[in-house]
Amino acid sequence: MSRIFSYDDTIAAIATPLGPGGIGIVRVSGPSVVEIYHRIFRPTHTTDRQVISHRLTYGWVFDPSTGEDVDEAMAVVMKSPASYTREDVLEIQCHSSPALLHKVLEICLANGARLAEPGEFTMRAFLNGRIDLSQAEAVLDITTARAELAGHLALSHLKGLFSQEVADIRRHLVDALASVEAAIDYPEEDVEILGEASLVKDLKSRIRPRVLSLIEAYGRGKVLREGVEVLIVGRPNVGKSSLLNAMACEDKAIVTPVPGTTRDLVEAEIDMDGLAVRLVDTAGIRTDPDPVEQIGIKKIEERLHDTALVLWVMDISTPVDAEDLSVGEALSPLQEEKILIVLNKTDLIDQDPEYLARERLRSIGKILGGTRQHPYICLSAKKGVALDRLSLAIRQRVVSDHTAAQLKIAPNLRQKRALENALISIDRACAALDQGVSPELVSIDLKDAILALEGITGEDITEEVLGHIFSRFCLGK
Ligand SMILES: Nc1nc2c(ncn2[C@@H]2O[C@H](COP(=O)(O)OP(=O)(O)OP(=O)(O)O)[C@@H](O)[C@H]2O)c(=O)[nH]1
Ligand SMILES: [Mg+2]
Repeated sequence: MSRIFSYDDTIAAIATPLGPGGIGIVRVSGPSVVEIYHRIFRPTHTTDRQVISHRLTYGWVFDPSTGEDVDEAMAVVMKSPASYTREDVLEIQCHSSPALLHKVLEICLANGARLAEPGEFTMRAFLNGRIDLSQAEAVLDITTARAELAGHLALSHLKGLFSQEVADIRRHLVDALASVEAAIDYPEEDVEILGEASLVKDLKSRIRPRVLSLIEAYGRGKVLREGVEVLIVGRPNVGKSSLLNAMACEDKAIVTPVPGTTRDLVEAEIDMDGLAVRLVDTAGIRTDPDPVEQIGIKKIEERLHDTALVLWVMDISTPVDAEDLSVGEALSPLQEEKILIVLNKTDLIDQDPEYLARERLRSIGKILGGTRQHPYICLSAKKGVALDRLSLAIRQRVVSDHTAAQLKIAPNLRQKRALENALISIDRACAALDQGVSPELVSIDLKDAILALEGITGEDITEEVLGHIFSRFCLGK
């Protein structure tokens, strides 16, 4: 870690994002908080001169070097340890103009505080034992959450549900270690490692699956944290760009009646009922593409691999044609579950859309391979009909297998790596026990597994990892 944090000084930063808004907060934490409060804040009511912890006080921030009032504000002192960092904390709620907030911050810096490093408030909360490391990381995830579901995931980490599960697994490993150590300490007793067979069974059938299921939850958590990519494909002119625009509520892509309007990828980030979705509009796929269109198709093929879902758009008002079929061909490397069919332009038909939809699906049935009905949505991008059904279908496809419990305990990448290391050590310990290797070696493996888990909650975390984690924070957090 290149930065050295020292914990006996007082830090300050602007804690709210700079930009238009109602109020902005300058946060100060450390031993000089009360002194700084008296120096720079003048309560309007003289009865408020005395600091009462957790009481919001109305008054003025002023610059003691000039005596000049800077902003009308509310200030609150939270005395240690009942504060975010467990130190004395001062929060000044001012008007939110960036110039003003910087001025208030400057005054704090001129009167006994130094500028906080990114993440330093949360680092202090961690170092003072108020939160564990996975909770500290959750603070970061909440502040950067791209959509509501990601926020939920981070919140449950903050509440410590993930840490509790890890701590519980660790406790089981410590129990296992204790029985192995007993066999080392009292070899003459000939204690077979506390029922060696039952120990292996315990490791294999009770501890290992729990570690594994946490690792597997990573992928699902990642979906929520980072969002998913959904590709819109189809032959020219079926309304792909119109769909993108309608879903994004914004004219992102050019729409014209001329087939072949879109030549390149156009993206829009959408919050779909709490799920962050990156919708990608693509160039129409034709049977005999020109060189520019060929490049467009190549780009689609490159994206197919990583995309969570493909919306195959067709025009319900016209029969399936050769170009539709060439789209199907381009999608053939994809798993069937990754394709959702969208039958657009329902406003142009008089017949029952369900009847026509089945007709169209029959024509492409062979391409999708399956005998059962492929899922589809009928809608009108132009008229904005049934777009909510599409959002719901996308969301169900992408987050369908999330049970509430799994969601609460999805690790982040660092935590997943630590869990994988723990799993390797657990497997080694099991193998060693199976082979009747000396208990000393089993004990080393179990200790490695325990250490790996402790790295998650921060009980044995190296300074380097800490610096890396906290430097991802923004200032003021
Ligand atoms: N009536 C009707 N027209 C639509 C609908 N969606 C799109 N259109 C029209 O269809 C034409 C093509 O729409 P686009 O959104 O540009 O289609 P595209 O699939 O992106 O076409 P390319 O970029 O050329 O591949 C435009 O004239 C749209 O106004 C719809 O739901 N109903
Ligand atoms: Mg287009």
